[in-house]
Amino acid sequence: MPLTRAAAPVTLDAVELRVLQIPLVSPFTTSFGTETVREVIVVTAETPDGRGWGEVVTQSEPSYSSEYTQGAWDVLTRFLAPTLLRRRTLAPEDVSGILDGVVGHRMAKAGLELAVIDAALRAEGRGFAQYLGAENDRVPSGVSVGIQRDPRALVDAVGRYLDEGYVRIKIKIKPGRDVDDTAAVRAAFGGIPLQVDANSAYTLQDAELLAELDRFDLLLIEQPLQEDDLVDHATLAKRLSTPVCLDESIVSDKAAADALALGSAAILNIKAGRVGGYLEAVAIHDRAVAAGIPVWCGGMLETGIGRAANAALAALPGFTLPGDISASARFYDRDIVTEPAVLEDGHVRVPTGAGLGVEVDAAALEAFTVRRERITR
Ligand code: OSB
Ligand code: MG
Repeated sequence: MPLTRAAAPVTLDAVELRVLQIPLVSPFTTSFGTETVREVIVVTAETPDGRGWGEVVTQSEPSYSSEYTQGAWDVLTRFLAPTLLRRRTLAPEDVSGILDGVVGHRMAKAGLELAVIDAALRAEGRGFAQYLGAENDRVPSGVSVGIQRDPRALVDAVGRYLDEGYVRIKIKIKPGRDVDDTAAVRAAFGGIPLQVDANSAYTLQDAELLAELDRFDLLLIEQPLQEDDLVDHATLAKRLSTPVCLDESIVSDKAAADALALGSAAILNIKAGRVGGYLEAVAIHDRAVAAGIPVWCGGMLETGIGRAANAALAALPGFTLPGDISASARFYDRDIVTEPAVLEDGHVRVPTGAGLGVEVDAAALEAFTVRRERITR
């Protein structure tokens, strides 16, 4: 499914980078640790025709991924933004090729690419969802629930999200907080659409324990093993009836091809940041559709910028499972866009305005900014 139509080139005058620290409404705990503040980089692409916005979804520590915010800041300011600015005029589809000389740093590249895409599409008056080839005007909303104090607290948290209307629950698990937590949620809420995310916390030695989850009829188990464990995931997948879904391991379209060839995953979580951008994400979507593999859109606690972009991506036809695209209020009291994503009948609306279809709230942006740098040609 090629893009509906390539975007017209833009002239890049400057790139502004900001580190934001936004308080979370409640701590978010995974097998890696607990976050209370979302530290994120917001990118502005400045062109003669206006600005475009992007978001670099790194976290403050390199635990989910080798990327982290200060590292991304360094590579963006010293290498990626200057390389892009030297081109002066560029089409959004050229960005990844221009940045190819820098190995890795996919989240940093993705944020920069998104800002350029947004600038180009706003100038044309075209929406991002339409540009990507989206077919739906709203997407079903799943919620990712962090590890709680105990299974009873988890049941309380899940109950609140179900009351709000979320159509699918994902719970985080780690060794010692897996079978009992899952059993408690199943016992409390019956056959709700339920899945678990291990964030790489297990090894193949744990196969027998993970097979105990088979009795809960889960939609999937997400990333049980390490990022580079493609062969071990294939081995594990043969031992489980629960479908294995990969998140951390799918760092590119090439990694997706390898995982599918090896039988490492029956389902893919697609996150644009992790794979180097929304265009690479569409390539993975297309590959999965061709292979008959269901995909869903993951999340990285995005601000209203990345959340709008994720809703557009998830509106592509191959996204047949609900994504981690919750309402902004699941994470934030105050977002940095004027109309944060809300839950309507268990769904989030796909913005239709030009570019990402959201407007940045300048006062909120300013209030959360802790560092800023403008890089010019
Ligand atoms: O593994 O999907 C993950 C958040 C940060 C890093 C990794 C993950 C997550 C989530 C939250 O599960 C998804 C969201 O709602 O944004
Ligand atoms: Mg995950």
